Amino acid sequence: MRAFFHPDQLRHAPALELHNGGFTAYAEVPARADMILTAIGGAEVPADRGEAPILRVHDADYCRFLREAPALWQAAGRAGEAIPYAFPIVGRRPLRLDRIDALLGRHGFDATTPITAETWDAAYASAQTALAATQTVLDGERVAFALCRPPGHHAGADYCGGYCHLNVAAIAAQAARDAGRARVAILDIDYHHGNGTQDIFYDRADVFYASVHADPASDYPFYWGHADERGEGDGAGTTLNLPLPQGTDLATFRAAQATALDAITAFAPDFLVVSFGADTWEGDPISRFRLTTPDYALLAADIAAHGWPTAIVMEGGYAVDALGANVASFRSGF
Ligand code: OKP
Ligand code: ZN
Repeated sequence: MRAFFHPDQLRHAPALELHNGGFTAYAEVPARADMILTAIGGAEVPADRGEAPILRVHDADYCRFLREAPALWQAAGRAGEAIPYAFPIVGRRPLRLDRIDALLGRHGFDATTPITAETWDAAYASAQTALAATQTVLDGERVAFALCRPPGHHAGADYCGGYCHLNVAAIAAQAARDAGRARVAILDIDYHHGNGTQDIFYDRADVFYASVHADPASDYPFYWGHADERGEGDGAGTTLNLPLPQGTDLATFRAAQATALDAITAFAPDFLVVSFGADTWEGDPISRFRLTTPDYALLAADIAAHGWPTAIVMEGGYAVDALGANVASFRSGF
């Protein structure tokens, strides 16, 4: 399976994130990519397809913000990394959640995603990596792997959060649409719900979004990913959320993924994007599922059995020492 990665993706390296009431070391580290590259024996550098495919998903003002925020922050005299701390309250459902994380976060999205002077270039390269894998599949390969980092599925058309800046899965899906694939499905099997991907396609009938993830009543990103979110307008019924409890193991996860694959089968896609996170692994430091390394090969084989042309984009996975083996296992299942 061809794999893609651009060295500029290593340049985004914030020092700290706000976590459980204090600053801790940033979890989404460049070493994640190094471990995967070593495990899979390297990757091809993607071609530069420019900003146009990114602007098919993200607002131009938002992209300019990502580029300019670090300089504006510095010009205001701040020494540290640009981290938001005051937010407008827009468009949130009045969910009655009682977790303190949810009550705090209800007032914004979020304070865990610093923007540095290197962030735009790294996110841009991550998007180009997703586009290269997508083009490989459009050109006839059954499957290709995009070693995306920073990840993307929490980023919406005009917002960042959850270590994500540009939504690489959405950019890949839109590129497939723009290349003439009429019906595109996205299967998101990261531990966390991909709120940004859901938002981007929520009212569209041409892109199906299915996600298996930790129940947002107990886990980030709290305000999205509940089972009753099914899409709206033209997109009514083209969003499927399958939240699972902490402690979920292979049997439960595999059954939920089968439900997602059944729904995608009914949708009859001509292209699939998989948002793959290895933070469902039993030893992940910020997640609470119980998947083992060999489980990923089984989950991948279940997906591959459907035969859809598939671009895999990397999302989360924070147990750095195990990440290479987990990704290699998943790829082996195809
Ligand atoms: C990104 B991806 C705060 C914990 C939440 C953000 C998690 C982002 C996960 N105490 N931190 O979906 O793997
Ligand atoms: Zn995740």
